[in-house]
Amino acid sequence: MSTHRLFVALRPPPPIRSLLIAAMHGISGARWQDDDQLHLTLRFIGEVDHHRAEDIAATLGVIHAPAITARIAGTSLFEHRGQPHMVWAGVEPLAPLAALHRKVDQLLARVGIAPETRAFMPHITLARLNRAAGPVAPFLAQSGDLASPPFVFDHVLLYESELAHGGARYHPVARYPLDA
Ligand code: 2AM
Repeated sequence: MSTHRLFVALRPPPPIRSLLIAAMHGISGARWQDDDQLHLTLRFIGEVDHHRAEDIAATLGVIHAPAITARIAGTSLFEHRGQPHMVWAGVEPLAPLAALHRKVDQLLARVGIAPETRAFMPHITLARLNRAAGPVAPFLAQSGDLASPPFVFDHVLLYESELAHGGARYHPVARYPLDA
C-alpha cells in the first residue's frame, strides 16, 4: 500500500523567503534550500497510509487559532553525532508558535497520531551539511544578527515530502487559514 510522508508547517511570505535566500552563502559544499523548500515545521508526522492521511487533512480543517506575527531572529546550527548537520534561521516569538504547535498536536491526537516528544524549536532550515561541507563558523558569525521586519503567518499547510535524489521535495496538499 502506498504511504504518504506528511508534516504540518508554516510558510514565510515571499519577502522573507528572499531575505533568507540572500543569506545563503559562505559554507562551501552546503546544500542550500531552495524557495519551495523553505518552511517552519510545526509538526512532523511521518509515513501514514492513505486513509490516515485523509483523516489528518480533515481534522486539521477544524483548526481555530490566531494568525501569528513573527520575525526572523538569527541563525544557528544543529549537530548530529558531533558533526554540523544543518544551519537554520530562528523564528520568534516562541509563545504563539508553541501554542499553535500544541494545537496541531492535539488535533492530530484525535486521529491517533501520538503526541510529539521532541522539544519544539521553531526554525527554518537553510542548508543541510555533510562531512564534505566547509566550516560553518564564518557563516554563523556573518548571519548571527539576521533579522526581518515583522511578518504574518496567516495559514497552516499540510505538506507531503517526497524523498528524491538531491534532497526532499515538499508539496503542499492542504491549506488551513488562521484567524485574522
Ligand atoms: P528539519 O528541517 O529541521 O530537518 C520535512 O522533513 C520537515 O520535517 C523538515 O522541516 C524536517 O525538519 C522535519 N522533520 C523531519 N524528520 C523529523 C523528525 N523525526 N522529527 C521532527 N521533525 C522532522
